[in-house]
Parts: sequence; structure tokens; C-alpha cells
Amino acid sequence: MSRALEGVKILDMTHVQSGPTCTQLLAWFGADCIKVERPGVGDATRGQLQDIPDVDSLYFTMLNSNKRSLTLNTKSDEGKAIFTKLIEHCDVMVENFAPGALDRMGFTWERIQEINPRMIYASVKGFGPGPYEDCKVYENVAQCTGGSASTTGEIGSVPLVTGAQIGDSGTGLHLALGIVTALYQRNQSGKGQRVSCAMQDGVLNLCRVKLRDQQRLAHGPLTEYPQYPNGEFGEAAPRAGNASGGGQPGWIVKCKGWEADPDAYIYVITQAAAFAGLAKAIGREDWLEDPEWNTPAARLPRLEEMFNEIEKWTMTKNKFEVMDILNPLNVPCGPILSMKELAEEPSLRETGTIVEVDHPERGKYLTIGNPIKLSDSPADVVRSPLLGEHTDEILHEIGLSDDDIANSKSAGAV
Ligand code: CAO
Repeated sequence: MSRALEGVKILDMTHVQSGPTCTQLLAWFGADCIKVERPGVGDATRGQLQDIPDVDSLYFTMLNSNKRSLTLNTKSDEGKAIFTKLIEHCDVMVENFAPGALDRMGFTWERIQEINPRMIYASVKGFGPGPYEDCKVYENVAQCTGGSASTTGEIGSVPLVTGAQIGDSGTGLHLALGIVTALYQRNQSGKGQRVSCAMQDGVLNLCRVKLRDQQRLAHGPLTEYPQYPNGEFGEAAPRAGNASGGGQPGWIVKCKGWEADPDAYIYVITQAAAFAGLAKAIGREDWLEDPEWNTPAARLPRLEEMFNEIEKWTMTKNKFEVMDILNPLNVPCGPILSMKELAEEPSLRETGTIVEVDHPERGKYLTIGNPIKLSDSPADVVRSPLLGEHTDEILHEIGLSDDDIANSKSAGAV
């Protein structure tokens, strides 16, 4: 079975997380992803948070599967000549350098179009055009500047960043969609184009319900937030602890074993349609006859009390037992799963969402496989490349002879 992006050649100038997330996705779908790295150094993440001395870190190996590595100094004259050939050879170039880095190497968008008018040139930057366009940006900076941190955290407490890499991986996902869209348009237009994603924009896109709430605030309090009716609203969409964003009250409650297990919790949503089943399950049928409890509006002022009652019941069962009882009653709920539990979950192994890969230097490790499943395009995960592992092979493919390669090596270009 062929893979969806087979034949698409990616010139991958990405590093750290946002760009590599994007190109890894394209590589999983079958694109030939040529990762260009600085000779002797490579992507900085190879050496970051190393768990085994002198072996590519999990940070690197988990973001660069299915790629080939070519070392190339794109600042040297010989390196620029090879880089020009690579631009001619490839369909897509992806980069997430600090603003202006490729321009400083002499590869402006105008120059790239001259070399290859069909080239799709895709970039991640921290910000779009505006006051901060020249800033370098990392994950948590994007979470703070994209609206996530101001709307995440306990009420009345400090803003919080989330554990999900919505700035880096989130923007990489956005960029990948931009690239395949541009490839699709190129089928008709015959031309490449520029694809740009700012991390601030990517995070804001993922926080759109909070911009929704910002505008609703002008028309009265946000009744599904825990601040209503007993607390205060300010001028901006506030933090709301673990309240559900969908207008149906939800909260995280303790389950049996919470004293020792930091993840013995479950999220429960008290959806109106399933409330009767929930009330019966927790032994509070009386709520169903009581006008102080039996409508969503009546319950709103007493959500804290309601979740305390639910918690008294959930604390008598482990989180999976709670899930087993509430799911058939159509009560939306989700156990808080630890990374340990996810790593060991057999169903995620079966679907290829978590895969074990063998690496020549580190041995076996777990990585996340392609979460997007195509019925006609297998997405096997291949271990990340060693630094420069495919240099000779790729240089041959773009037309360099053995002598050319030897000369480039002695000049330090590759
Ligand atoms: N050959 C020669 N030089 C190379 C090279 C190669 N193969 N690859 C990179 N370089 C050079 C770059 O040209 C740049 O040189 P100049 O400073 O002279 O222009 C230099 O290496 C450093 O690149 P950088 O500025 O991108 O790297 P940094 O570590 O200083 O910054 C980061 C890292 C991520 C903050 C910055 O790249 C950035 O803001 N990127 C855009 C936003 C982004 O993707 N952030 C998310 C990263 S994941 O958290």
C-alpha cells in the first residue's frame, strides 16, 4: 500500500519542537523528509535533557522519526551551492529559525522562488507581523501571549501554562495543514507559495472558546463559570479552575486511593440530559423531586455542593469503576490518566498511537505514532536518524559525485 504523501520531498530546516512536529507528521504520511542540520552540532534537542549520556535525547528521537539527516553548513559558499540544489530538488521547505535567519543566509523568499517557483516555503515564527515580530519564542511564551495562560488556572490564583504543547506542537499541526493545502493548490496553479504560522495565532485559535466568553461577558456574567453567582467577574475572560468550557457543569473529583495516588481523580460532566441517572447512581434520587435541584438553572448556584456530593460517591470507587458505572448512564466522564498508565495502555499500542521503536544507540524507546489514521496510507514509525546518517546518500541523489562529496567534506560544508 502506498503512503499518501509518497513522492513529496521536504527540505526540513526545522529544529526544537514546533517545526519538527510538522515535518514528522508529513514524514509519517510518506513524504521524504531531508533534515538539514549543522555539521557536528545538529538540532540542539539531540543534546537536551539526555537520559543516556552521549545518545540522542528522547526530546529529539520522539520528534524526528521517519526523517533522513543531512549535515550541511548553509553559511559556507560550498554549503550554499548544495543548499541551492536541494531547493531545486524539493517540493516544500520548512523552517522555524529565529526571524530573518534564512534571509541572513541569502535565501529570501524572492531568491527561493527564483531557484524553484514550485517551492512551498513554510515557516513557524513566534508572532505574525506587528510589534513583536522579531522576538524569539518558546512554548510557554506562546501559551502566555496566545491567551491560554490568562484563562488557565485556579480562580484568584496565578496564570498557569498547560502540559500540552499547544504552542509548539499545536503550531506544527497548523503548519502541516497549511503545507498540504498549498500542495493541493499547486496541483492547479503550478506555483508554490509561502505558508506562515505564528505560535501566538496557533494558541489563540486553540483558545477560541475563551474569546467567545470574552465577548459574552459584555452581555452579562458567564453563568457556567464557578464565579457565578457568588463571585466577581472582571473585564477579561477569567480563569475557571477545572470548570467545563461547554456550558454543562463539569469538575474533577477525587476517587478511591486519592490520598496516595496523585492521579486518582475523574472528570465528571453533569449534563442535564443524563442528570437523573447520575443522581440515582450516587444515591441522591431526592434531587429529582426537589425544585432546588431538579433543573439546570436551580443547580447553578449550588454546583460546589453538587460536586461535593458526587465526590462523596466517587471516593468510594476507583476511577475506572466510576467510569464503568457512569458511561452506560451517558454521563460524560474521563479518568485522569497518568503518563505511566497511557504508556502501558494496550489499546493505544494496538492502534499505533504509542509505538516502541528500536534505536541503534539508545535501544528500545516509546514514541507517539501518527494520531491521524488514514485507511489507505500506512503510517509505520521509523526511528529518528543519527546526525548526518544520510548525508552521502542524499548528496548522491541531488547529483553530487564521490569527488564532489569528498571536496565538500574537506571544506567543512557537510
Ligand atoms: N548551517 C549554518 N547555520 C545554521 C544552520 C546550518 N545548517 N542551521 C541553523 N543555523 C544558524 C541560523 O542561521 C542562525 O544564525 P544567525 O543567528 O546568524 O542568523 C543560528 O544558527 C541560530 O538559529 P536560531 O536563531 O533559530 O536559534 P536559537 O537557538 O537562537 O533560537 C528559537 C531558537 C526556537 C527561539 C528560534 O529559532 C525561534 O524563535 N524560532 C521561531 C519560533 C519557534 O519555532 N519556536 C519554537 C521552538 S520549540 O520551543
